[in-house]
Amino acid sequence: MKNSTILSCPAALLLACCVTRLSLPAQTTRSFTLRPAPGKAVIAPGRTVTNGWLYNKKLPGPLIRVREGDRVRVKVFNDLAEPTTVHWHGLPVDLKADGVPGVSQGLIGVGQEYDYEFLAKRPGTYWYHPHIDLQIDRGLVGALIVDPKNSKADPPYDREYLLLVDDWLPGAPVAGRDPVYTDYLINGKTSAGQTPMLVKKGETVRLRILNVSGATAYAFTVDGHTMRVTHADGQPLFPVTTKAIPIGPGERYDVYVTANNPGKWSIAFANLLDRSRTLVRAVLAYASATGNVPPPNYVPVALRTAPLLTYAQLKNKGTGGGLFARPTRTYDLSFTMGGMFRYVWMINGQAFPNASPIPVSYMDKVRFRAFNRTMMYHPMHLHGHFMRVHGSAGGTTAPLVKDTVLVPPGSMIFPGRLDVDFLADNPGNWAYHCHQIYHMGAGMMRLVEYVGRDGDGDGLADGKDFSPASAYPVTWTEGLGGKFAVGSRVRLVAQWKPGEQVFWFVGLPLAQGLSLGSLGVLGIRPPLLYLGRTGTTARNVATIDLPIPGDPSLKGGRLGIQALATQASLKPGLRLSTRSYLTLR
Ligand SMILES: [Cu+2]
Repeated sequence: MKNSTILSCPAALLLACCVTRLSLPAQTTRSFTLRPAPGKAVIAPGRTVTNGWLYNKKLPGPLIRVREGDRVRVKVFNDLAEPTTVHWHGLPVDLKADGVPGVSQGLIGVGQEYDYEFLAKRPGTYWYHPHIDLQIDRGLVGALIVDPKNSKADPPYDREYLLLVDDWLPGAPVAGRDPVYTDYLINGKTSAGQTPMLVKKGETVRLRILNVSGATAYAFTVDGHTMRVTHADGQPLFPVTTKAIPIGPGERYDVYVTANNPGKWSIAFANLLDRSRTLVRAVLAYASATGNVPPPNYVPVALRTAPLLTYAQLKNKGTGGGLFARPTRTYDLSFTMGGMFRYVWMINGQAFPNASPIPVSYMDKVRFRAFNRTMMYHPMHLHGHFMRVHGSAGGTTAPLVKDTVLVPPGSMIFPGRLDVDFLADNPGNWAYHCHQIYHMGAGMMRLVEYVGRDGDGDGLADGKDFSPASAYPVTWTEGLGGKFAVGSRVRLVAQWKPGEQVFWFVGLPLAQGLSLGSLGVLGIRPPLLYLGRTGTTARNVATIDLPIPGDPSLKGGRLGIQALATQASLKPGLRLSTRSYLTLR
């Protein structure tokens, strides 16, 4: 094995692709400012919390409300004591506005400002939050509503209330274990702090329910009433009626309630896994009603006993697209935990950032088949795309469309199952992760990475390109986790298919892969460092001693590492692996 041979960079590989942009008709631009900073919040009469990090001193942050087709500009001033970013949850924006550090942007440093700009393409109920560490669990959450251009697009209503449901920690969030919450909030207040939501008899009330919690999945009900569910994750449904709805972190439901039962009623939320106790409640109060509001600990019968709404009841009403008869890529994703004493949550045995990207090609018809081998619900969120849910009332033609799906719990032998399809129509690198943020922080995340259209050079962008079975599988078994100092040495252990020769390259990651025709797609900027060649070994395992360049400008970034291998079974016999990353400090 040869170490650290410097390879000259082929100039052609450095050319960036040109992208033609269509000019858009004149549109309204709406500007907002967000200023995340430490702050205090009154969560109930006489109860002030001082451990909050808030947008614009508000808990939750200010409502950002725009119209479909608007161009939205948000200036973010980071007044926190640590870096941050903002992600626009559910709204498919261009990659550069997606807010995932190290993937779509750098960090917004302490005292720095950053401009987000995106098009409000799809009407609906969305939200915004940081996409770094556990900052969501400090109170950095807010609603983002896109009203439809056609005001008659949604069923008519007389009044509207937003309910942002949150779980609250007494101190700072701690990574590596499940959090213990002391309070549950609706719109930043405990049950004791709720201002009744007023209605008049005969009115139709639209409630937009957003679960902005760090880790809690709830069931909720509007006591004394039936809910008509009109939107899931902002996307329109053929309305269905129900008494109780499950909602995981990141999910949203719009429900309409007909005010036909005067009184003061609890809009009650329980833990999805324990519906015997109300964690927090708002109050729906008829203007004519006298008497007391329901006590905070009151548990409506429907909360305890009503059948929960299921995805199987829901049918999309918009233009979400159907399920694919023949997906061009199918990925089986197995969710597991790291064992009794390790708080590690994995997808196919890998914990992010020590995890391979999931490659897709532009306009691929992608299927994700989730196998949940854990006893927890996992709200799986895909950035930049809408997922079409299998097994919904919409069948194959009008399936339920969501950006966050709650995958049910299971066991090793009987995994919880949920399949989704999505069209790869938004090029970039996109996070796919559990929205229980402690799971995400402990590895339950992958990048969905767009690669070239035709990986094997057979003239077709089809399922053979980069499918896990045919892509050159180089598995890093040791060494990619953690962060590495510039100028240090890293010991990597890799394993690959038998009988091959492998060449290793290290360099800066490219946002879009460069297609090298029959070789595949190179995901790194040609090579900062060529690592060398490894011949076939008995076990096809190599230990690689990699010197990280002592270049201070690399600090905080990532190095891509990728393999080029001979593979006798494939013509013309060479293939690039998908890339992995080293995180630098
Ligand atoms: Cu999870």
